Amino acid sequence: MIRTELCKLLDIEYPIIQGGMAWVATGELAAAVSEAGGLGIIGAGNAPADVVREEIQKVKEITDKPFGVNVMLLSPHVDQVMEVIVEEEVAVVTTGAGNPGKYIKDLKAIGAKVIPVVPSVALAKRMTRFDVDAVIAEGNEAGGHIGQLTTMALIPQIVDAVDIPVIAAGGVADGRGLAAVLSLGAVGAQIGTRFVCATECIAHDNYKEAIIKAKDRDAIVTARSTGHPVRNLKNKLTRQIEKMEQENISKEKIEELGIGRLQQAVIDGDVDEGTVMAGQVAGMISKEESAADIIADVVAVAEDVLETSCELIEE
Ligand code: TUI
Repeated sequence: MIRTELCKLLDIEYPIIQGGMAWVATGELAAAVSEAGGLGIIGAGNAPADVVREEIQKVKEITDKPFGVNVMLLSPHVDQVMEVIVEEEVAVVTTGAGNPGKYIKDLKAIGAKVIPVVPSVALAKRMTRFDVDAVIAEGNEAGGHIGQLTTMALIPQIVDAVDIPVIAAGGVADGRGLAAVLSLGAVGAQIGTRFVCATECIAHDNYKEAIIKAKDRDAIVTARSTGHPVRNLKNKLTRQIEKMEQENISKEKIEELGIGRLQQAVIDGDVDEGTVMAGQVAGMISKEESAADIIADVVAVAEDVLETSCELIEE
């Protein structure tokens, strides 16, 4: 049985948490992942607080197991979303795109575990000045808004720099990846892109198919010139953004072009002109399957790799 410190910390069976992806990670997906023994997470993204509350209540109707909410700290609704999380006594809160410092006292008062996502050693260290329970160290292989370092380089450096548990994100989609990040000193992995292709995920079939069809080099980084690079699948929109960047069009114009594009892809299924956020692992995802099957496969392969990877050849 693959159990780590993370299982104890979050009261889950397997050291796997599901990425809190905006629009994609609804109550249905979070409940399925938690019910299967991982930690399901609702992605609050830019959603208003009442929508987040509905998703939380959906999960509670399906499962009694712990689950989390990911709060995107740049959301205009962040204060109200945090209030809902406190009222609903959510067990785990992960945060992205900023510093959750000012919310930590209230979250701790309800016993929530607080786990910020960080892309660098400096930010990981800054988070430890607050009462956070762990950090998710996210490498540049991940989908969506990303930092600079790869998971391979980032995890051991953050593990060495902080004395709280480190969860790895970015580039993990199967048991080999989970075994690899455990070897780097992480206590578990966050998996995003593979769960987009879970049966229980509400993403449009076109979005899932785009990931399933993607090859190794299709998840590219655009909008570097804006200072907020995004990893997404190549399409008509990414070509338009690249052209604008070559022509030195202002970052405001480029950012304006991106507004509403994630919803356009995830909900409307427009994978040509919408933003299809996905990690580099898109190239290794070959089918839609249930969240329980994904977790069972990740766990079985990781156990096998960890048992057999040290069998050295006798010469
Ligand atoms: O948050 C992410 N990735 C995301 S959020 C997102 S939501 C969205 N985006 C565009 C359109 C619609 C919805 C999509 N992808 N990853 C976690 C992450 N956090 N990466 C980097 C950071 C981060 C950055 C700065 C964490 C902390 C931080 O601190 C800054 C400070 O000043 O403390």
